[in-house]
Amino acid sequence: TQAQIGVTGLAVMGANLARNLARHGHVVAVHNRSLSRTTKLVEEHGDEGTFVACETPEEFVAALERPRRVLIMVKAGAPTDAVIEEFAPLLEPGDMLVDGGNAHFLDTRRREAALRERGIHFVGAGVSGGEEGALLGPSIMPGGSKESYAALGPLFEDIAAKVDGVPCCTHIGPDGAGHFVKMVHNGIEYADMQLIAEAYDLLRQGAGLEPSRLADVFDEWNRGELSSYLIEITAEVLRQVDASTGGPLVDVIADRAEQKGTGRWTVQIALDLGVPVSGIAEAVFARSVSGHADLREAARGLPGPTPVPDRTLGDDFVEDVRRALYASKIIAYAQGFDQIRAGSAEYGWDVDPGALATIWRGGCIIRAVFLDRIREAYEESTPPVTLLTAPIFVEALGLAQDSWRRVVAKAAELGIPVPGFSTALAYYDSLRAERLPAALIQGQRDFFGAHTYQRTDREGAFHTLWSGDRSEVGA
Ligand code: NBP
Repeated sequence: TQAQIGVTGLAVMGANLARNLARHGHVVAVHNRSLSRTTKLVEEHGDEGTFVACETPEEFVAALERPRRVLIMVKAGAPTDAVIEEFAPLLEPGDMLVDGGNAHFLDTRRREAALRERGIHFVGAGVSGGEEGALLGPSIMPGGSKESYAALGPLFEDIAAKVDGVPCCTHIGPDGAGHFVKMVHNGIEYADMQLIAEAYDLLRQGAGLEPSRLADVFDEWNRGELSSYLIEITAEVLRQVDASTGGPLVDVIADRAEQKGTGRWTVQIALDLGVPVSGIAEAVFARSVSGHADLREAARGLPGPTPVPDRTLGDDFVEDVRRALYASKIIAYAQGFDQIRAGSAEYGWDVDPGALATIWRGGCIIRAVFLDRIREAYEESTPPVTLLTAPIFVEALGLAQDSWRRVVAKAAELGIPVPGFSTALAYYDSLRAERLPAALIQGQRDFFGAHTYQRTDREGAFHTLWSGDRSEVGA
C-alpha cells in the first residue's frame, strides 16, 4: 500500500505526529536524516498503526500516493531550507510540502513563492500543543493554497484536538498566514503566562499565601471564567514539592525566564505593523529583565518598599486579583487579535478571527473556555472593531475594573512589579480617554522639528513659528 502522508524529521514532534496519524488509521511513511530515529519509532510504536520506514528521501517519496503529502518536522531555520532543497527536486507539480515547524512567517512566504514557481504547494502550518498535543491532538493552523487544504484538511482535522466535536484545525489563509497566527498565538501565550505569574506574585508576596494554598486558589479559578490549560498547570507547578529540599519546587527554580523567540518575533512584527501589543511586549521584556543578572544585582539595594506580606488581605484581595487577571487577559488577547487583523490586511490573507478562536479552544497551550467568548464576540452580526467593545467583554471589564485599579495601586504601594497588569490597565484607559496627551507631543514635535500638527477645529496641517513671532501658519 502507498502511504497517505509522509513525515520527515522524527524528533519528538515529528514522531508524535506520525504516531497520531497512524493511530487514526492513516498509512504513514516515516523518514529522518539519521536512520536511528526512524528505526526507534517503528520498533517502539510500530504496533500503533501502519508505518512505512524509509531510509532515503527517494524511498520516502516513492512510498507516497499522489499527489504527495510530505510533512517536514525539523528544526526551524536553515535545517528547514536544507530539507526543502533535498525533497523539492524529487516532487512533482501538485505535490504538497508542509512545514509544521516554528518557522518565521516571512521565511514561509519566501519558501511558498519559490516552490509555487515549481508547481509545488508549500504549506506553512502552525502546530501547537507541544509533545503531548502532537500525539493526542494538537491545534493545527495551516496556511497555503485552498487547493492544498482540500487535500490536507481531512487528515489534519482527523488528528487535531476536538472541542464539542469541532476539530481544532482550519485553513487560515494563503502563504504565511498559518505561521503568522501561530506566532501571535505564542505571543499571547507569553502575555497570559506573565499575567498569571503576576497574580501569583501579588498573592504570595502581597498577601502571604503559601504555594500549596495558592495551588488551591488556582484550582478554584480554573472552575470559572479563567478556566484554561495555563491556570490548570499553574496549580500543578505550585503544588509540586521539591524532593531534595522538601519545600515548594517553585522556590528552588532559578527566577530567570527563557525564550525561544516567537514572543520576540510577535513584538518585532507588531512594531512594523504599528499595532500596540503592549501586553505581549511587557511579557517579553519581563522575561528579559528576569535574565539580566547583572542589572538586577547592581540595582538590588535601590530604595523602595520591601514587600511584606499583609496577612489581613483576605478573600477580597484574592477576588480582586482574579478580576484584575481576567481584565488584563482580555486586553492581551484583544491586542493579539488586533495584530492578526493588521497582518491579515497587510498581506491580504482574509483571516477569520472567529474561526481562529474556535481552533484555539483545544489542543494548544492557550486553550481556554475564554476562547469560546472570543468566538461568540466575532460571530455577532457586527463584529467588534476591538474585542474590548464586544458586549460580553464590556460587561466583564465593567465588573473587573474597580478591582483592577485597586490591585495595580496596591502593587505600586507594596513595590511588587506588575508590568502586565499595569500596561493592560493603561491601554484600557488610553482607549477610553476623551483626550490623550498626544496633543502635547505633537506640539513638542512641531517645536523642535517643524513636524506640523492638525487641529481639532479645522482641516489641514499647521505650524507655529516657535523661533519667530509664534504665530500659526498653514503648512
Ligand atoms: P528539533 O527542533 O529538536 O529538531 C530535530 C530534528 O531536526 C531532527 O529530526 C533532526 O534530524 C532534524 N534536522 C536538523 Br536539527 N538539521 C537537519 C538537516 N540539516 N537536515 C535534515 N534534518 C535535520 O525537533 P522538535 O522539538 O521535534 O521540533 C520540530 C519542529 O517543531 C521545530 O521547528 C519546532 O520549533 C517545532 N515545534 C516544537 C514544539 C515542541 O514543543 N517541541 C511545539 C511546536 C512546534 P537528526 O535526528 O538527524 O538530527
